[in-house]
Amino acid sequence: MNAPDNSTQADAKPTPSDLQRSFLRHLKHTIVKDKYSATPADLYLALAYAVRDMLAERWLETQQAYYRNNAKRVYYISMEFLMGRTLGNSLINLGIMEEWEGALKQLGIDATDLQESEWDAGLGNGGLGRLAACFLDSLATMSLPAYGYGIRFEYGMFFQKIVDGGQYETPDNWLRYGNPWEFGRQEHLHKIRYHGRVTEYRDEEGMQRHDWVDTHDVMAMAYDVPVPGYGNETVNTLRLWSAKSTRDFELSFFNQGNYIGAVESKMRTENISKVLYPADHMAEGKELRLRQEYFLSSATVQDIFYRFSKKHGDVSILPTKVAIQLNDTHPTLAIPELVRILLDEKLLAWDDAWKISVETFAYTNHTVLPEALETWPVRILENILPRHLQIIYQINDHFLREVASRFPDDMERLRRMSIVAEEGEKHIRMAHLAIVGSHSVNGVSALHSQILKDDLFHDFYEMWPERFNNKTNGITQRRWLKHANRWLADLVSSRIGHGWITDLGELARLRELADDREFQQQWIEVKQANKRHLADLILRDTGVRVSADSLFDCQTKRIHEYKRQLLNVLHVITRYNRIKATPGCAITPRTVIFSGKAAPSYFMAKLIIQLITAVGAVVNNDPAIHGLLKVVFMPNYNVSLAECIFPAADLSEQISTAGTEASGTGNMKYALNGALTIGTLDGANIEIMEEVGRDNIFIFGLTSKQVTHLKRAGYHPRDHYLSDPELKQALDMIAGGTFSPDDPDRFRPISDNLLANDHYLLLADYASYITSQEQVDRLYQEPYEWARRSILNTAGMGKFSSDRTIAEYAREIWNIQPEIIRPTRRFNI
Ligand code: B1H
Ligand code: IMP
Repeated sequence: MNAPDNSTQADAKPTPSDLQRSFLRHLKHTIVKDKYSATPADLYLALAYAVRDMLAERWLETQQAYYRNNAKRVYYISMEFLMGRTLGNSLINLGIMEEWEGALKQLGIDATDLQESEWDAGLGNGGLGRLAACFLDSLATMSLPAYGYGIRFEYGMFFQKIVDGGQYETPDNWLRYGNPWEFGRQEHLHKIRYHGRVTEYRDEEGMQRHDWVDTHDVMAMAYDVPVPGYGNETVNTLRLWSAKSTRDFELSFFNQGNYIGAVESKMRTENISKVLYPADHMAEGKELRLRQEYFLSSATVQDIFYRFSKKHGDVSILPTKVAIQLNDTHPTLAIPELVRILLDEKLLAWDDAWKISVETFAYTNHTVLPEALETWPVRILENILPRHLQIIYQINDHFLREVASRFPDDMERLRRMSIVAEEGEKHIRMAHLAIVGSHSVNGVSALHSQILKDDLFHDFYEMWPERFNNKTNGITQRRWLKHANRWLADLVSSRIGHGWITDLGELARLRELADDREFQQQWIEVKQANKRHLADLILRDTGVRVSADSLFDCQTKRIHEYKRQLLNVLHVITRYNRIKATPGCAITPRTVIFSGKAAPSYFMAKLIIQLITAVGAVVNNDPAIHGLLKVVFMPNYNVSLAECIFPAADLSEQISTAGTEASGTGNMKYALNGALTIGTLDGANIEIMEEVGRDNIFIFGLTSKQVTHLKRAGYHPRDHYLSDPELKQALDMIAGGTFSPDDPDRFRPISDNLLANDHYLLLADYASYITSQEQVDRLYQEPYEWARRSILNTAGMGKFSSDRTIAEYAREIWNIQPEIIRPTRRFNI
């Protein structure tokens, strides 16, 4: 098959009429609509197909080059990929945004409007899933031979509505209107086995061998999504697995004559990839979740073997050709799955199989919260994955022997480190399995990685100090500045050029301009324009009218007690009381913006949403406030809404209890867009402070060491309540029904909990938070000084590009090299 020789046009940009022709052809031939019948969604699809065409040749060429050059690949396995919208990102990475806008404009179509028709791909809960998406963008942009592997959930993160002030969930049926960015690969099927039993036999050499038989099987079918790099020819693959029942399964059940029963069983099998678990930071322990984790792990490991085996026969070189990164413990079953294949199918000896496995895997931890650390009851594993349980026991056996020889006569240490928790019902500790089975264990910020070594995994650190390392998170500036904040991106480029798009360190050159009054003025005008745009959205989505002249104070992230949205609410109530107490006071006008989802089963998080909207209802409608304070909760926080909020923020709230937020990445997105941070010395906030300078960030509260000491010494929240009249007033209002006159006790669980327990030390940090907020107010009175510091924040964000993070992973963990894809002759479009 020969492609026509268009080589003279290889680098020529398509003309407007080329683009229009392609667009109209798809509208007519793919969508089968005309100008009379096309809906905005049809026009979006026609453009998406036309843009997709532009990716096809690069995609094929990239994949061929990886084979041709026998590149070492990295596989990023993640339960979550929070991709958001694809069209705008593809236009940017292909470098043809302006061309398409111009071509469509001539047809009377606004390209920005079309992009709004795209539904977010919300296959993730929050930071962990979005990090995986940023990493894919950086991997492709840096020409690295990489694949993302995940699950094609039919229902992504639920859609949040606010009804009577509280969260109401509806299903996210994101595939309903088709997904132009995915390619189903009927031929890429792997059998995933569950249940059954293990039989033993001796091979020719007398070695004991195992067979796993009488299993219940499900098929994993691949759907491929292209991942284009920015400004290069690379197009990598995100492969998502979807569950299909096996044909054997269908035949055997249908032949029993129970038609309805057979269809029901088929549906039950296909349920595996039906829905994303929405409880971020909460290991649910549901059997279906375990099935999902094994489904992802097994399909991916089989696929890795299939690709490796196309070129190689000798599995002992696997670690020189394959690196596998586990995004948290969710895909940890990939370790015993790889070992199982090496032992039972490739017939290796234990020591060889184990060595290959450890050299191949690396594990990233994303949280130290105990409720998020996964453990699985042995009873469940024994039923669902009997062979894997045997292997895990064998891993533990070898491991504990090693511990005992390193630390003789230390039973307590063996108990602490064991992969099997023996207290109460026996459980498998997935983090221990991941550490023992990997050559690298990393945290996601300097502080978090230190806590892993000092506390959570201290025993393991003593055993294998060389395994532990840090990879501070990052974000892709292509999506989070160039795409989300076009006006600011253009202003920046007009002064320092475009280099920052692939080398974020270039932003440091803005420091010279921080004192330039004209530049400050332009900077302020961009922020104002973004704020006006957000104000329109706020009016549309909440019905509340806010002023773009007020300080936009934003806290947008999952609702969780450790993130302390309640501390923010305590400040809001205090501020309200101060304004009421001093009529005509000159306090800085503020709009406090909240957004984020609560896990559907998380009672306290849902009550916090109710409190926020209830405080908003009181404050926003109190004429004595004269509009000096507004509180809004924007429903359904997702990637696309985030792209509207970050550019419009003046103040970024990053106020988790020190030692609880592993890194945070929203903090980086706000600062990149020129917001000043008010935050604790937690996660990546510490490194943000180091980069932007202590004077350009509002730091308050206890340090993580002080938190540990305070907890150890005994913490008494009520002392703070009794000694601080403003805090007492705020808590009394929550407890007494000021914000719930129809049901005065509604918010009692919140105040009771803070007074009795206050696990996350809100009351301990309250006074220092309020003082810090007063400093914010004072600085905002000086617009140019605020602008100067805002510029210095953007200028200091170079370190937080995910390009930097990925370069570190590639060099220090994966040992992979870029594979530059040359431009080839092109069909054009
Ligand atoms: C993070 C999670 C998480 N850490 C369990 N852990 C989940 C845990 O569905 N589950 O069971 C889902 C998600 N998510 C976040 O990862 C951290 O809290 C952030 O601080 C960090 O920035 C982000 C990326 O590293
Ligand atoms: P996969 O990585 O095996 O899923 O294949 C993805 C794409 O890589 C295929 O569609 C081909 O374009 C290309 N490809 C697969 N096998 C080979 C090979 O042996 N040589 C060159 N290219 C290949």
